Amino acid sequence: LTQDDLKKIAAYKAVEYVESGMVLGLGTGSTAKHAVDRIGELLRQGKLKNIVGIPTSKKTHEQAKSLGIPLSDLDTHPTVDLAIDGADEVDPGLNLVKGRGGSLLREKMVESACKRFIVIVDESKWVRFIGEGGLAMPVEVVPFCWKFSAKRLQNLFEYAGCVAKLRTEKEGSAQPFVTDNGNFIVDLYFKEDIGDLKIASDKILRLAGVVEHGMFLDMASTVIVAGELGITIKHK
Ligand code: DER
Repeated sequence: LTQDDLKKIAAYKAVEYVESGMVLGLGTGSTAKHAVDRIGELLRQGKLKNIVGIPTSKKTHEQAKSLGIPLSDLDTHPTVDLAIDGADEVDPGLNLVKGRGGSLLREKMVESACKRFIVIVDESKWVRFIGEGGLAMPVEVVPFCWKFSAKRLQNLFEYAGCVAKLRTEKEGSAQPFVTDNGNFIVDLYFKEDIGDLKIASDKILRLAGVVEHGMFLDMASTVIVAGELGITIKHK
Protein backbone atom coordinates (compact mmCIF):
# COMPACT_ATOMS: atom_id res chain seq x y z
CA LEU A 1 0.00 0.00 0.00
CA THR A 2 1.36 3.44 -0.87
CA GLN A 3 1.09 6.38 1.53
CA ASP A 4 -1.64 7.81 -0.71
CA ASP A 5 -3.55 4.52 -0.48
CA LEU A 6 -3.46 4.84 3.30
CA LYS A 7 -4.64 8.47 3.12
CA LYS A 8 -7.55 7.38 0.93
CA ILE A 9 -8.48 4.54 3.29
CA ALA A 10 -8.56 6.91 6.28
CA ALA A 11 -10.54 9.49 4.29
CA TYR A 12 -13.18 7.02 3.09
CA LYS A 13 -13.58 5.70 6.64
CA ALA A 14 -14.22 9.23 7.92
CA VAL A 15 -16.88 9.88 5.28
CA GLU A 16 -18.87 6.95 6.72
CA TYR A 17 -19.67 9.35 9.59
CA VAL A 18 -21.30 11.85 7.19
CA GLU A 19 -25.11 11.90 7.24
CA SER A 20 -27.51 13.61 4.82
CA GLY A 21 -28.48 17.11 5.88
CA MET A 22 -25.15 17.84 7.58
CA VAL A 23 -23.18 21.08 7.41
CA LEU A 24 -19.64 19.82 6.77
CA GLY A 25 -16.24 21.40 7.31
CA LEU A 26 -14.16 20.41 4.27
CA GLY A 27 -10.45 20.08 5.07
CA THR A 28 -7.36 20.92 3.03
CA GLY A 29 -4.41 18.82 1.97
CA SER A 30 -3.71 15.56 0.16
CA THR A 31 -5.60 13.41 2.69
CA ALA A 32 -8.66 15.66 3.02
CA LYS A 33 -8.79 15.82 -0.79
CA HIS A 34 -9.83 12.16 -0.83
CA ALA A 35 -12.61 12.84 1.69
CA VAL A 36 -13.96 15.73 -0.40
CA ASP A 37 -13.81 13.58 -3.54
CA ARG A 38 -15.70 10.80 -1.74
CA ILE A 39 -18.41 13.21 -0.50
CA GLY A 40 -18.85 14.49 -4.07
CA GLU A 41 -19.15 10.90 -5.34
CA LEU A 42 -21.81 9.94 -2.76
CA LEU A 43 -23.77 13.12 -3.56
CA ARG A 44 -23.65 12.27 -7.25
CA GLN A 45 -24.84 8.73 -6.53
CA GLY A 46 -27.71 10.11 -4.45
CA LYS A 47 -26.41 8.25 -1.37
CA LEU A 48 -25.94 11.61 0.41
CA LYS A 49 -28.41 14.51 0.17
CA ASN A 50 -28.74 18.10 1.42
CA ILE A 51 -25.07 18.51 2.28
CA VAL A 52 -23.58 21.99 2.71
CA GLY A 53 -19.78 22.28 2.63
CA ILE A 54 -17.73 24.94 4.44
CA PRO A 55 -14.30 24.89 2.75
CA THR A 56 -11.11 25.52 4.78
CA SER A 57 -9.17 27.01 1.85
CA LYS A 58 -9.61 28.50 -1.61
CA LYS A 59 -8.12 25.28 -2.97
CA THR A 60 -10.79 23.14 -1.27
CA HIS A 61 -13.45 25.64 -2.33
CA GLU A 62 -12.46 25.08 -5.98
CA GLN A 63 -12.30 21.30 -5.56
CA ALA A 64 -15.72 21.14 -3.88
CA LYS A 65 -17.26 23.48 -6.45
CA SER A 66 -15.99 21.31 -9.30
CA LEU A 67 -17.63 18.30 -7.59
CA GLY A 68 -20.98 20.08 -7.31
CA ILE A 69 -20.92 20.16 -3.49
CA PRO A 70 -23.17 23.04 -2.33
CA LEU A 71 -20.94 25.58 -0.54
CA SER A 72 -21.47 28.09 2.22
CA ASP A 73 -19.47 29.83 4.96
CA LEU A 74 -19.29 30.37 8.72
CA ASP A 75 -21.26 33.64 8.51
CA THR A 76 -24.23 31.65 7.23
CA HIS A 77 -23.53 28.50 9.29
CA PRO A 78 -21.76 29.49 12.53
CA THR A 79 -22.10 25.90 13.77
CA VAL A 80 -20.72 23.02 11.72
CA ASP A 81 -21.96 19.45 12.31
CA LEU A 82 -18.80 17.62 11.29
CA ALA A 83 -15.38 18.58 9.95
CA ILE A 84 -12.97 16.14 8.31
CA ASP A 85 -9.34 17.19 7.84
CA GLY A 86 -5.79 15.92 7.75
CA ALA A 87 -2.90 16.72 10.06
CA ASP A 88 0.88 16.91 9.92
CA GLU A 89 1.41 15.40 13.38
CA VAL A 90 -0.84 13.68 15.95
CA ASP A 91 0.32 13.02 19.53
CA PRO A 92 -1.15 10.48 22.01
CA GLY A 93 -3.37 13.24 23.49
CA LEU A 94 -4.85 13.81 19.99
CA ASN A 95 -3.17 17.22 19.81
CA LEU A 96 -2.26 18.15 16.26
CA VAL A 97 0.18 20.09 14.19
CA LYS A 98 -1.46 21.45 11.05
CA GLY A 99 -0.65 24.12 8.52
CA ARG A 100 2.25 22.78 6.51
CA GLY A 101 -0.11 23.29 3.57
CA GLY A 102 -0.62 26.89 4.65
CA SER A 103 -4.36 26.74 5.47
CA LEU A 104 -4.20 26.69 9.26
CA LEU A 105 -6.22 29.87 9.97
CA ARG A 106 -9.35 28.96 8.04
CA GLU A 107 -8.99 25.32 9.16
CA LYS A 108 -8.84 26.36 12.81
CA MET A 109 -11.81 28.75 12.40
CA VAL A 110 -13.96 26.02 10.84
CA GLU A 111 -12.76 23.19 13.06
CA SER A 112 -13.26 25.12 16.27
CA ALA A 113 -16.86 25.83 15.17
CA CYS A 114 -17.77 22.19 14.69
CA LYS A 115 -19.59 19.73 16.93
CA ARG A 116 -17.31 16.91 15.81
CA PHE A 117 -13.84 17.08 14.22
CA ILE A 118 -12.54 13.90 12.62
CA VAL A 119 -8.83 13.87 11.77
CA ILE A 120 -7.61 11.54 9.01
CA VAL A 121 -3.98 10.52 8.78
CA ASP A 122 -1.68 7.81 7.52
CA GLU A 123 0.47 6.22 10.21
CA SER A 124 3.51 8.39 9.37
CA LYS A 125 1.85 11.36 11.14
CA TRP A 126 1.86 9.65 14.56
CA VAL A 127 4.39 11.25 17.00
CA ARG A 128 5.23 10.69 20.69
CA PHE A 129 5.22 14.46 21.29
CA ILE A 130 4.47 17.50 19.14
CA GLY A 131 7.61 18.72 17.39
CA GLU A 132 9.32 15.30 17.80
CA GLY A 133 10.32 15.10 14.17
CA GLY A 134 11.89 18.58 14.24
CA LEU A 135 9.58 19.52 11.37
CA ALA A 136 7.88 22.87 10.82
CA MET A 137 5.48 24.36 13.37
CA PRO A 138 3.65 26.96 11.24
CA VAL A 139 2.74 30.41 12.59
CA GLU A 140 0.68 32.80 10.45
CA VAL A 141 1.91 36.40 10.86
CA VAL A 142 0.94 39.72 9.29
CA PRO A 143 3.38 40.81 6.58
CA PHE A 144 4.09 44.09 8.41
CA CYS A 145 7.53 43.72 10.06
CA TRP A 146 7.46 39.93 9.74
CA LYS A 147 11.21 39.80 10.59
CA PHE A 148 10.39 41.40 13.95
CA SER A 149 7.69 38.77 14.58
CA ALA A 150 9.97 35.92 13.47
CA LYS A 151 12.72 37.07 15.84
CA ARG A 152 10.29 37.33 18.78
CA LEU A 153 8.94 33.86 18.02
CA GLN A 154 12.46 32.45 17.85
CA ASN A 155 13.38 34.09 21.16
CA LEU A 156 10.25 32.67 22.84
CA PHE A 157 11.53 29.13 22.24
CA GLU A 158 15.27 29.70 22.57
CA TYR A 159 15.26 27.05 25.35
CA ALA A 160 14.20 24.47 22.77
CA GLY A 161 16.82 25.52 20.20
CA CYS A 162 14.21 27.15 18.00
CA VAL A 163 14.99 28.47 14.50
CA ALA A 164 12.33 30.60 12.77
CA LYS A 165 12.16 30.67 8.97
CA LEU A 166 9.91 32.62 6.60
CA ARG A 167 8.06 30.21 4.33
CA THR A 168 8.72 30.98 0.66
CA GLU A 169 6.77 30.03 -2.45
CA LYS A 170 9.36 27.41 -3.32
CA GLU A 171 12.54 26.11 -1.71
CA GLY A 172 15.31 28.64 -2.35
CA SER A 173 13.04 31.33 -3.78
CA ALA A 174 12.91 34.70 -1.98
CA GLN A 175 9.20 35.06 -2.76
CA PRO A 176 7.25 34.82 0.52
CA PHE A 177 4.39 32.28 0.58
CA VAL A 178 1.12 34.25 0.94
CA THR A 179 -1.84 32.60 2.67
CA ASP A 180 -5.49 32.78 1.52
CA ASN A 181 -5.80 35.63 4.00
CA GLY A 182 -2.90 37.70 2.60
CA ASN A 183 -0.54 36.86 5.47
CA PHE A 184 2.91 35.23 5.71
CA ILE A 185 3.93 32.03 7.47
CA VAL A 186 6.93 31.78 9.79
CA ASP A 187 7.84 28.13 10.38
CA LEU A 188 9.40 27.26 13.75
CA TYR A 189 11.86 24.36 13.98
CA PHE A 190 12.63 22.95 17.44
CA LYS A 191 15.62 20.87 18.51
CA GLU A 192 14.09 19.96 21.88
CA ASP A 193 10.60 19.29 23.23
CA ILE A 194 8.90 22.64 23.85
CA GLY A 195 7.10 21.33 26.94
CA ASP A 196 3.57 22.41 27.89
CA LEU A 197 1.73 23.02 24.62
CA LYS A 198 -0.99 25.22 26.14
CA ILE A 199 1.61 27.57 27.61
CA ALA A 200 3.46 27.62 24.28
CA SER A 201 0.22 28.39 22.47
CA ASP A 202 -0.67 31.28 24.80
CA LYS A 203 2.82 32.78 24.50
CA ILE A 204 2.66 32.70 20.69
CA LEU A 205 -0.82 34.21 20.49
CA ARG A 206 0.09 37.07 22.83
CA LEU A 207 2.58 38.45 20.31
CA ALA A 208 0.97 41.33 18.38
CA GLY A 209 1.57 40.55 14.71
CA VAL A 210 0.84 36.85 15.14
CA VAL A 211 -2.49 35.79 13.60
CA GLU A 212 -2.64 32.06 14.51
CA HIS A 213 -0.43 28.98 14.89
CA GLY A 214 -0.58 25.34 13.76
CA MET A 215 -1.08 23.64 17.13
CA PHE A 216 -4.65 22.32 17.30
CA LEU A 217 -4.89 21.47 20.99
CA ASP A 218 -7.75 19.40 22.40
CA MET A 219 -9.79 19.98 19.23
CA ALA A 220 -9.93 16.57 17.54
CA SER A 221 -12.89 14.39 18.56
CA THR A 222 -11.74 11.35 16.61
CA VAL A 223 -8.51 10.42 14.85
CA ILE A 224 -8.59 7.77 12.11
CA VAL A 225 -5.12 6.35 11.43
CA ALA A 226 -4.61 4.13 8.37
CA GLY A 227 -1.57 1.86 8.56
CA GLU A 228 -0.12 -1.20 6.84
CA LEU A 229 -1.83 -3.40 9.42
CA GLY A 230 -5.24 -1.72 9.14
CA ILE A 231 -7.25 1.18 10.52
CA THR A 232 -7.05 2.47 14.11
CA ILE A 233 -9.77 4.80 15.38
CA LYS A 234 -9.05 6.83 18.50
CA HIS A 235 -11.70 8.89 20.28
CA LYS A 236 -10.94 11.75 22.68
O1 DER B 1 -1.85 22.08 5.98
C1 DER B 1 -2.72 21.45 6.58
O2 DER B 1 -3.26 21.84 7.63
C2 DER B 1 -3.04 20.07 6.09
O3 DER B 1 -4.33 19.67 6.53
C3 DER B 1 -2.01 19.13 6.68
O4 DER B 1 -2.12 19.24 8.05
C4 DER B 1 -2.19 17.70 6.23
O5 DER B 1 -1.86 17.66 4.87
P1 DER B 1 -1.64 16.25 4.13
O6 DER B 1 -2.95 15.50 4.31
O7 DER B 1 -1.40 16.64 2.70
O8 DER B 1 -0.49 15.57 4.77
